[in-house]
Amino acid sequence: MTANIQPQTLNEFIILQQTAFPYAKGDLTRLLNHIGVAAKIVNREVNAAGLADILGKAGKTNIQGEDVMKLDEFANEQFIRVLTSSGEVCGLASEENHDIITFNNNFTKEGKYVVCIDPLDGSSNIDVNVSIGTIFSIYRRITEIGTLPDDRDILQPGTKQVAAGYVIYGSSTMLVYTTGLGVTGFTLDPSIGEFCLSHYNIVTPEKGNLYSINEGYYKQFSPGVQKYLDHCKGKDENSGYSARYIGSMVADFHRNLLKGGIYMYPSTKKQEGGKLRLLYEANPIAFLAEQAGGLATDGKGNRILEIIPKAIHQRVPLFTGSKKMVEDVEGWIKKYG
Ligand code: AHM
Ligand code: MG
Repeated sequence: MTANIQPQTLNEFIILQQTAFPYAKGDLTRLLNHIGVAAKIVNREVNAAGLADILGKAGKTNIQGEDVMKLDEFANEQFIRVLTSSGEVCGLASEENHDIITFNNNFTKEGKYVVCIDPLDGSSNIDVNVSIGTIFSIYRRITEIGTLPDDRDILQPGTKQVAAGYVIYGSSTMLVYTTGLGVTGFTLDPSIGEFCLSHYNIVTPEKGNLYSINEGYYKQFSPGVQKYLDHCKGKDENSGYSARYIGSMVADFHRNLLKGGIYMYPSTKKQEGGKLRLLYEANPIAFLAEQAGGLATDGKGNRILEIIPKAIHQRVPLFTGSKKMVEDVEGWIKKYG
């Protein structure tokens, strides 16, 4: 009789990976596990969002007379709470907070890591039951252990990330992450409440058939981006790529990662520098893209991961996905601007 093979959980997988580094002390392992715990709490709330009419809408009081928090604020609070209590993290930068958050107690000051996070990305999709995500990025602190962290810890280039990933709250919930040893995906099994290994060593196709961009802004894009989009549509009725745009970067990126494609959020006439934030949106996605064999640039030949951040909420144009497609759009921008 053969024994039943249990699915490998996120915890088991991270511990196994840690044993590849004989001197690792397990801090990063614990930190990643804590992120998984916060993700499960947020997932529970995201799943209940469709019941808002019954349970009470955000910004109002529910039937028990309690204030109902907006989902993105709730997610932010959960991640901060879990990471504060983890002891591995001394500070955090979040899309939801203007300044860096420093965890001011003796326990957290010993934390070796800082985290940059977008607790709930895809804000326009939160209330309408469309996939949304959490994006995170982990750095080793620069300031001395035992002191309070500051902006220097947060303003590090993406090449310094020790881990990054996202959680996608979709038709199923997945956590996808990298520590620089390839990209691995876990799917939440609600029956046991665990993220189980489902996508080992994700490698994105070198070239794909999907392009993802908000084409409603076509007239606001530079001539090079416009020419590339014309090219994506093909020369005749027998050619062209497929357009896919959800408006939640995590979901758009995730689909293209698995199937092959390009995700773009360029500068527009109204928003020079684009919309996406370097620290907690572009950098973690870029780390994952490169680890899966893809690329991530600003469209002008600059690798996202090498950009030196100057401000916590700095924006950056982003072109990421299958290597050949990113190289292709770069060529059009170089030629036409
Ligand atoms: P958010 O952080 O306010 O949610 O904005 C980021 C999101 C991305 O997930 C998504 O790809 C993009 O904004 C969509 O923007 P737009 O509506 O301009 O296409
Ligand atoms: Mg966001």
